Amino acid sequence: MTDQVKKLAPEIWKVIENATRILLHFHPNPDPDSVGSALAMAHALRGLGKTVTVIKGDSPMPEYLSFLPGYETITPKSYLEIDPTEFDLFLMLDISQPNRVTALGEVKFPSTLKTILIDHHISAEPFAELNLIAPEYPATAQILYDLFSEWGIKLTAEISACLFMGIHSDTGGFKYQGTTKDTFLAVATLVVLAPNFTDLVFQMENNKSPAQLRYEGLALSSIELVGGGRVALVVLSQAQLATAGIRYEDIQGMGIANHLKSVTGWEIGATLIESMPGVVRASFRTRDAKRFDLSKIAVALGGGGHPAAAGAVLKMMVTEARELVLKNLLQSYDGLST
Ligand SMILES: [Mn+2]
Repeated sequence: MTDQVKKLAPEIWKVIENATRILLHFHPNPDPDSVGSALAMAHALRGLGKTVTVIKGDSPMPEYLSFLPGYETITPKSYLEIDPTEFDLFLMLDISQPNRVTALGEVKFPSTLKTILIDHHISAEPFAELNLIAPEYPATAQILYDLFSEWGIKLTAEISACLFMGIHSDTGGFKYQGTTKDTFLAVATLVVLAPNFTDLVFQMENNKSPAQLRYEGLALSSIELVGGGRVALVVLSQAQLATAGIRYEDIQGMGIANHLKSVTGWEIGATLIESMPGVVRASFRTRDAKRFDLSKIAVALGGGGHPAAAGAVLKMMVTEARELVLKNLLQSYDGLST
């Protein structure tokens, strides 16, 4: 546990203790760290007698995580579809910027709503009243594990399953750089309480649809090498996806960029996928985060993320997005040539 988490734990606890109606949400395109963290927090807070609402946020319900305990309690609304004055605390987890609350409109917090941010993204902005930003942690779920321990919250099977999935996912199954001995120590405790963890992982990793496999094929056959052969780039337009019978909602979070950087010499994997006309989702992954800190290019493009994994949403045509990303890649990093 870092000194910062230890120091802020009692301050956050004080705000939670005084709150009665607490709001939680998922970030757009929610990953298991977003969903697992919010559901784990919801279980913990309900155990304390709090009234908790978890909204799904901007994206459709994350059905691929429907096996997580508490999934059935999710309210299928975005932040713009609720009345925030009905809550006295908004606990924002695993998000780095207000546009991760909602990107569908302006984010306004009523003066009666206390706000707390708990996140592990290096690019996180402290936009809440109380901010715990801990980039030393590989997952928000692992920060929550430490907070729950500081708060004396008894871990249940439900909490443990949710935290486990968040940590497992954001560490790439305990193999990304941010994974530490503390990750394993936390997980050792969690799997005692959630002994079905291999079933959870199986359910998450083996539920692909035919469209997803077709998308993998399309993406892998569209690879072009740029930046002197060190950047593997996949650019797909709405028209290409439509021709192949692929809807964006079927393929979000597929992680093709991760796949690209698995080739020796392809230092950066980048995907630019047009999710709807004029909206391009850029995703970046690298084999060498020390040389290619991807949060740099993501921030330059108005997005965010981690040194090894980052992304941005570009509101422009896919051809313009390609030019902009190429320009920024060459500007951001030495050793890439045209
Ligand atoms: Mn996360």
